[in-house]
Amino acid sequence: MITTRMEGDVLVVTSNNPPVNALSHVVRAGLAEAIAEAAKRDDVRAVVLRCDGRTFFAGADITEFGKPPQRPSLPEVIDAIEASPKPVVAAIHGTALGGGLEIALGCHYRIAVPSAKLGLPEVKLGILPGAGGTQRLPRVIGAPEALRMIVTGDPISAQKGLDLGLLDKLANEKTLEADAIAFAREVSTHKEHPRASRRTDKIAEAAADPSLFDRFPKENAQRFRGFEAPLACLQAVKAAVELPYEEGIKKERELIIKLISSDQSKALRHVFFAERAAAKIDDIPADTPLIPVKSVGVLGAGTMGGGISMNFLSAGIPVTIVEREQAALDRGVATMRKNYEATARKGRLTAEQVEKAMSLLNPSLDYNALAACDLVIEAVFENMDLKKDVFRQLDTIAKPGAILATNTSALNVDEIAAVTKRPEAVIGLHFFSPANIMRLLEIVRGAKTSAPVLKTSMDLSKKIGKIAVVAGVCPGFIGNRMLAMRQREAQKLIMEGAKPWDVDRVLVNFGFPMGPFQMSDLAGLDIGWNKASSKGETIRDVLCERDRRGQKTGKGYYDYDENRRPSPSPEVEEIIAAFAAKAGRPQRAIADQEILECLLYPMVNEGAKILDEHMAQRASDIDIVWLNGYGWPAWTGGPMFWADTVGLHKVAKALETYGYEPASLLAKKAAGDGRFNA
Ligand code: T1G
Repeated sequence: MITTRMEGDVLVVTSNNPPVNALSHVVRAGLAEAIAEAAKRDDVRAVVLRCDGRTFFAGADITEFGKPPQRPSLPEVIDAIEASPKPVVAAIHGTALGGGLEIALGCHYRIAVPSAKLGLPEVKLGILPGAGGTQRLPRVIGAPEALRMIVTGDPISAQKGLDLGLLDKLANEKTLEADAIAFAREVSTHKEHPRASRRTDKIAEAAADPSLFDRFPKENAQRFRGFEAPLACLQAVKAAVELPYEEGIKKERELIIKLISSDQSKALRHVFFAERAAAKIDDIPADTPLIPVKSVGVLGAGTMGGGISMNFLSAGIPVTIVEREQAALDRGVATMRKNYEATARKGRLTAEQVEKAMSLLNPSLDYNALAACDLVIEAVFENMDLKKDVFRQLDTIAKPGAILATNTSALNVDEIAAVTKRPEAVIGLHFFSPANIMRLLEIVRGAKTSAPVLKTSMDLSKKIGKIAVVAGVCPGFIGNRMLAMRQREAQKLIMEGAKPWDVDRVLVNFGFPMGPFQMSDLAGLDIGWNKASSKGETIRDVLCERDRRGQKTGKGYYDYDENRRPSPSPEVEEIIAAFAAKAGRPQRAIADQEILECLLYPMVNEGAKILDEHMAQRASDIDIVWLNGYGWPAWTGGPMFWADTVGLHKVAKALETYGYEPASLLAKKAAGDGRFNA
């Protein structure tokens, strides 16, 4: 994995550990040997450290976490590099991440291609940089920028790296190695070589402004709510400013040892691998051909149709969007432009990029305009008859080989496919609103959906920046099917005495951004409600009849002030109590833990049924759906991983207490002390 060769008087050390040059034990040992070799050899005046493949070191080997440590450790390798009597130049391409950037920080000089990215994403794994990154980076780029990089985990561009002094030089995109060797030869003439651990110039500035470490957490409180690692990252960088290097390193070590065995880090590492596993479709051959998708058609320019189109336009794929009326079409196109311009105002897009995307849009009132599209996505009103009509028409218009997709969020995809002569070309692509923002995509695999259509849909989801999960055809697929369980339980709980604001508080404290009743008030209680036919049969009916239709009427389950701040409503309490009394349902005080278990355990049980029925490929897919589509707190790993952490035996037992029959998979796992996620 590590090879060395001489280029004149420069020793070129190359790592080749595909796919991402993870710093596994063998790689570390090889690097330590190479640095020792360079030190010993008189004919070596400088060293270039580079990687083969698509990227520079992408960090420690995450699969080694939790296993017995093997020497040399990464800190030992990096200290050896920094102590090297011969200057070491890091030649960076792709991504220098985590331990990879820490290696580069141990080098005396860093050169990178302009497309490279540099980052310390450890916080996203529930840990912190544990090989000197929290102590060396502030010494090289200053504490404020180091804090941002380490606490957010977001990478920076090579240009930004150069501007901050993290990089010494940018290479030509095509000649990194040659440029690095030339640079190494140049610096080999220098008497002294900079060693990051010894620098103090940059941290002096921060020492003069200690309020930085109070300001930062306040400014980012919302973003880091619930996560343990960001605060630890801040403490480590603070140590870099306040303590000598060796003391700071001890602090870093102490913090990472605590974090790496934490439930949060185990959960976030599960999420890392779960995201990658979701892209794999177990039962289709690897050589299944992809269907070229160079143009997309979208039927319906409403909120979903517009958002869906933006994903493809932003990826440079032309979109033909079709509506029945000009006004609706104009409204849809205007909303897309408005959304793009809003993103540009936030600096996340340039005006040119907005124009480029909009220039790829072809609005039309003519169904036939879809005839040449490689993929057509239907996003019309959620009504089965309407969707069947649409698919009958698409079947006659769309070219042979085109993929016909429905954006239904719950309807039977097989029933829709059956009205066409090409059910093998039909698939569900369930986007989540707002479709141009939400990362989740449920790919609903019909009974007859062909392997190329399925594989192409998965491949396309990556191109448009989505995390896709394959779901089977069942009511509500994965996400909405489990959500229905929670909504039902929430209604049951308020009938039994829990207040809507108690239920919401318990879920928000658990980590959800919002509870079910706040969400209903935001969406509007009168969606699908009809005043004329309303007979006060449900609490929602009564609320709507009393014009409590949610935030838009200033009252729903909550009362809202002029700034839309919610407060508990005595009127709603009365309505619910009266309703429960009429239904002969005694009300009682319900403890928070019971509220939490009643809301989440039935969801987990439904998840187990989904696995029993093969409506999801693996438990971690269900976790990915809930993390990316429904605001499940990432630091718990998702519903199935969380249930594993709670203990399936405990979940199954509690479900029985609450009158639920555990799904057979759950019962089996609970009996064998098993886990959903092996
Ligand atoms: N360790 C082990 N496997 C890894 C890995 C890693 N660091 N990074 C990626 N893989 C696997 C991944 O599971 C997948 O496997 C394959 O490589 C391709 O990855 C001491 C302690 C580099 C931007 O957090 O962000 O250093 O599914 O599909 O989309 O301070 O991978 O094919 O079997 O993601 O091109 C810090 C993690 C570690 C970076 C490439 N580093 N990696 O993205 O490919 S902690 C990270 C990534 C650390 C030190 C600490 C991305 C990527 P499979 P992929 P990609």
